[in-house]
Amino acid sequence: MSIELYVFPPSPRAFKVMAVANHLGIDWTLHPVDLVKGEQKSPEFAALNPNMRMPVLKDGDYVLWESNAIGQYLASKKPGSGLLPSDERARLDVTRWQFWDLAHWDPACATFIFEYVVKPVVLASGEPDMVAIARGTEAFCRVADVLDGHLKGRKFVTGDTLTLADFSLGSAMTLAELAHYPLAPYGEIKRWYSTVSALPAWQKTLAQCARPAAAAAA
Ligand SMILES: N[C@@H](CCC(=O)N[C@@H](CS)C(=O)NCC(=O)O)C(=O)O
Repeated sequence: MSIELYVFPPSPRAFKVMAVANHLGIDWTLHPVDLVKGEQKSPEFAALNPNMRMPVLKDGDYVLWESNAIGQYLASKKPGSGLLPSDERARLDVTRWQFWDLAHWDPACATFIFEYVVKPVVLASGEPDMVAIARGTEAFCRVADVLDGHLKGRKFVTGDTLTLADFSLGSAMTLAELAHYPLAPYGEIKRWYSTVSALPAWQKTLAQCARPAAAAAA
């Protein structure tokens, strides 16, 4: 039986789990959850995730929510892929950046996604709030300074090899251009993302999410 992914493809958190599954060559089925129509609030979906948020993975009777946990579950199906190393310190380096994603990077990107994409494009509910953008720019630069500095001398987030950390942090970059992230000073982030976005699975997932391939060049 194939793994089922309940996702709203325009979201970077959906992209994250779809791209990991695609990269690993895992057979999976898409169950669209239209957040604009409020499908995440249906009793059927709330029974899968009481948070009423996607993404959710279902593998037979097993249900898992939280995008980074889903990535780990998928990687555990293909231990030879190296996406989640078995060596303890190497694995903790990956999970450390996944925690950092949820605590710092994802919220910093989310401000720009909300103001420049969700509000004007998805909800058609008005123009970006420039006070929120100014505050968001300060928060974004604080975390982007950390990631950019860390990437110096590293091909991928944790070193020479691709891991879940690249999928976790790279997924928000799929909206970098559309959401106007203030990336101009961050050459290392741009260099790293151009490598990650060139992965065949990345390009395939961009197409599945109806995202322009040009987003790769953010
Ligand atoms: N930390 C969660 C965040 C999930 C999340 O916030 N999903 C949003 C969309 S990106 C959602 O489903 N929102 C629905 C709502 O707020 O009603 C994860 O990474 O899976």
